[in-house]
Amino acid sequence: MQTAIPCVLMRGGSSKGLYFLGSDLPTEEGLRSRVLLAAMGGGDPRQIDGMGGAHPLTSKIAIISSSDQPGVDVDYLFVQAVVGEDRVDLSPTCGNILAGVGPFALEKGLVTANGDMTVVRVHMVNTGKICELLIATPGGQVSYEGDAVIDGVPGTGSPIICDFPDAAGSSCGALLPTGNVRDRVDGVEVTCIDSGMPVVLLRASDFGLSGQETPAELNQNEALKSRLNGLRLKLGPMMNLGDVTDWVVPKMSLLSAAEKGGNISTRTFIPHVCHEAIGVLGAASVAAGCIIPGSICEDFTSTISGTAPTVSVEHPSGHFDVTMALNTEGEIPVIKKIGLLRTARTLMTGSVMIPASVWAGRSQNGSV
Ligand code: NQM
Repeated sequence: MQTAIPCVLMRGGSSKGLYFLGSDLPTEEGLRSRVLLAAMGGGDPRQIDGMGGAHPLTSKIAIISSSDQPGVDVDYLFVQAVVGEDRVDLSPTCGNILAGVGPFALEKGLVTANGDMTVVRVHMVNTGKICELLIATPGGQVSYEGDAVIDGVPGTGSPIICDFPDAAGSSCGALLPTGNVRDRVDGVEVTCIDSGMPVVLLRASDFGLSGQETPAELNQNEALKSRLNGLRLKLGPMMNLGDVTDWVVPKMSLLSAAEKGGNISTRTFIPHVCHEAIGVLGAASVAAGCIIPGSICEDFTSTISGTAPTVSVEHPSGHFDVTMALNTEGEIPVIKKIGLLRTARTLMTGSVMIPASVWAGRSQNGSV
C-alpha cells in the first residue's frame, strides 16, 4: 500500500516544485525528509521514480502553514531536495518558489482574498525574514492570467509583486558577513554578501572567462567548478555559515560588464550547477553589491545613485530588475526594501504517492 499525500505542483517564478500544507506531512523532521525525498525521486540523479525534474530548479519543495506570528499570514519552509543525493537541504530559502506561496495559501483557504488585490504576508522559516506578496484576486479568485513577463519563463502571467522589507543578513547575520567590502582568498578578490541569499561575488576574468559563456559551457568546465567549490568551502566559515560542504549556499556569482543594456552581467553557480538565469534573492544580493561603494561590482558598474534605484542584473536568459528603497545617509547605503516581479501558476493538484517502505524508515533505494 502506498500513502497518498495531497500536494500541488506549481511553477513559482522560474522554478518548479511541490507545495504541501504542513498539516499533511509528518511532524518528525527525519521522517518528513524521507517522505519528501521519496516524493521527488530520492537520491537518483534522474529522479525517475518521483516528481523531481532532475535539476536543482525543479527539485524544490514548499511547506506552508498558517502562522502564529502577529501580522503574518503564513509560514513558508523551503526544502531543496539535493539532486542525485539522498538528502534535503534546509539552509537556503527560495525566492522563486516563494512567489507560488501566495496563490497556494489563497487557494487552500489559509488566507482570504481581500478585494481585487490581496497582500499575503509570508514568514520565510529558513531565514526568519518576511516577504509581502501582492497578488491579483479579481472577484476573490487568484488570477494566473496577465501580461507580466519574466525571463526564463515563456509567455505571460499575472504579476506577483514580492516586497522584502528587511532582507539583509538573512542567513549570515549581516549584509557584509565577513565585515569587509572585499576579501582575498587564494589570490582571488571577492565580495561576500547576503541581501536575502548568501552569495560570493567574483570577477569572471579572474578565472580566464569573459563572463558571457553559456551555462552549458560553464557546466562542462570541471576545473572551474572545482576551483569555485574550493573557494566556497573556505568562505563558508568566514561568512558565518560554518562548514558548507553539504549546503547549497553560498552561491557563487561570476561578474562581468553588462552587454544587454543592464547594469551588470552574471553567471551564477547554485552552487555546483550554473543557473540558466539567476535566483530571485541571488539577484537581490548581486543588486545590493552594486550599490555598495568599493565592492567587486564596482569594477563593472558605475555607482548606482539615488534612494530608489532599479538595478538590472543580466543573466544567461535575460535580465532581472531589482528595485530598492535606500537610506543613503551613511558610508554604506542601508537597504530599507527590495522589490521584485514574479509570476506563478498552479500546474496540477492531486496527491503524491509515498511507498510503504518510507514509513518503515527506509528511503526509496533502501539506504536509510
Ligand atoms: O535565489 C536558485 C531559483 C533559485 C533560488 C538557486 C532563488 C533565490 O532560481 O531566491 O529563487 O537555487 O539559487 O529558484
